[in-house]
Amino acid sequence: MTTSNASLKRWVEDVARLTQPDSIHWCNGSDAENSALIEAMLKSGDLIKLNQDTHPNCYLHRSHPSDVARVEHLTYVCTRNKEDAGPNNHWMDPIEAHRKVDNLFAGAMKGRTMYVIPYCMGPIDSPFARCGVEISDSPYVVVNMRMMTRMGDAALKRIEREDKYVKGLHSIGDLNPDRRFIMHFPEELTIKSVGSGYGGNALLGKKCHALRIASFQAREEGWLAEHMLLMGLQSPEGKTHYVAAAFPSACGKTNLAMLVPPNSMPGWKIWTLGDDISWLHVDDEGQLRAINPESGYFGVVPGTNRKTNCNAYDMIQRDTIFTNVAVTEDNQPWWEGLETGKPALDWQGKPYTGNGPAAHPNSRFTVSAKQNPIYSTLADAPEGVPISAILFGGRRREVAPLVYEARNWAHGVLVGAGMASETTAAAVGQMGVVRRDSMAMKPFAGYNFADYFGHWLKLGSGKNASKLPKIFHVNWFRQDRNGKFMWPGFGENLRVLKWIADRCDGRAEAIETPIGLVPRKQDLDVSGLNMDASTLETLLSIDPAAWRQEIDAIGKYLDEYGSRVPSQLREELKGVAKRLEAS
Ligand code: GTP
Ligand code: SPV
Ligand code: MN
Repeated sequence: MTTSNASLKRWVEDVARLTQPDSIHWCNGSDAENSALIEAMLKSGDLIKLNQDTHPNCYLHRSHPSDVARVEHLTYVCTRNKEDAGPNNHWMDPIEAHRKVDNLFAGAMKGRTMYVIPYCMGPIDSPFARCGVEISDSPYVVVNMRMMTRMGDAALKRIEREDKYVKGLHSIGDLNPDRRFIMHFPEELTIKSVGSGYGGNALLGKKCHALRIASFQAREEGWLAEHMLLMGLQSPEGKTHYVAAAFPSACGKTNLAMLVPPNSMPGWKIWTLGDDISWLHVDDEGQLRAINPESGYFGVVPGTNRKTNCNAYDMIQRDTIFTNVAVTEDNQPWWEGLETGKPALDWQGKPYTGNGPAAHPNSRFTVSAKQNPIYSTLADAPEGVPISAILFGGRRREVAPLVYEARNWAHGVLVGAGMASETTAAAVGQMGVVRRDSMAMKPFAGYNFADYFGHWLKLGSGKNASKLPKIFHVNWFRQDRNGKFMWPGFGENLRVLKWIADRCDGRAEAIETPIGLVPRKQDLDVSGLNMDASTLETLLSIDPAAWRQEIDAIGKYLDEYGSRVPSQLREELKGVAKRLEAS
């Protein structure tokens, strides 16, 4: 197989000349192709068969122990001008970056098969979808991309027709972290990733294309590419609000997107559209709408069980690829937070000794969205769904209340820009350190954050954007003095979503505070939670001294971006500071 598209054909030939694979395989996305790849990986040891009686068509991949998460320190945005990448990104001159990685790609595929993977991000017939082609020497990448994107023949047809696509080149190289780079060339719609097989570094449709390259493109074209889940929230009366929520990596997107309503809230229904990425645009009526560019989930395994996330738990019992989980004596997948079984081998395949976690804290499942019992029928709608509310949220043991509402769009942009969260195992580095993570996009914005904030403000001030969603901030992760979570989280988060939906409908009360609108105690239904009044009070209270410090820190953070920061954002910040002084 090959292609009728001359530029694609030429690029594939150029890459083959550089990387020197033994053979070239054009992926069509068929079942037969997938089965053959899995068979080959079982033979090579890339995949291990899990217990097929309990977990039909489930496989385990053990990655190299030095290759288990995203590597932000090795991830670059290579724009011609350094300032366009901004202080939020590592930058390298594009000429130097190409030279550096092309050296590593030279001969990298010798003895291997080179896979050409055409894919579409978003419903195949959507004008808001965008295509790409990933060239990779990893069959693990192919089988993952098949679940995570619309991969194969249909995508190739669209690519040949449009003649515009993102070029992604990937090789696992020798997996030496010294020779690992994730390079983005947004001005050339090009990605080059070498030396890692881990999802976020190697499945180029996901973070590299759908966030870093797409956010850059979105700014030029007037839309948004965001690290947001996308869900429908249906009330017992049958009215559905669509909500998009940006939380940093491993901070609860998958869980919120698949929420199971608690028994105390009969009649509520949740529909998942996406669990990680949303592409948003303002339609002709001035309504913000969103599509999910992905078609599968690459989700955090630890903590997933019947009680926390029954939908996710059910869907990963079959047709799932597990990466870096432990296994039981009878070869079932096992991880921390699972209520049954015990680990025999840890994530590296060594006998488990009881020291530390048996599954890697960033172990992941890959599964098709079709297996989600609450997958929305509108996930394939070309025009996307109308957004009623945007949520920003972080993992903050203190300061940030359970929920508050921004005063208006511009204030909401400040709330997103000022977000902070504790770091997690999703990226290599220290865990639990509070850092600014604007709109949960710190690792993913493909251009200067100052310009990004300006783009958000502009999108909301356009005369066409007449039906903008309300913006909220949530925090499920407040801790008490003993380090215990004060809010039960998971299904119970619906209680907060209900208040948000009621605010959108103009039905719920709130009190003004210097940082925004907060529910009164009686506005939040906590019946049956066994929560004492003082805990609820703490969850909903604003500590002016702590917030003065917070606002100070946000000011200093914005200063790092210098004069490119929109003055409107600084005005919003001054507004909060002034209200805090007066309180
Ligand atoms: P990425 O895939 O990395 O972008 O992560 P994500 O935002 O989808 O995070 P996910 O939903 O997978 O949650 C990450 C971890 O947080 C898991 O271990 C969850 O069990 C835990 N978690 C999710 N929601 C809650 C919550 O409401 N409360 C508490 N305490 N923990 C939660
Ligand atoms: C994240 O880290 O935010 C993820 C996992 O969603 S990865 O795709 O690896 O980036
Ligand atoms: Mn993510």
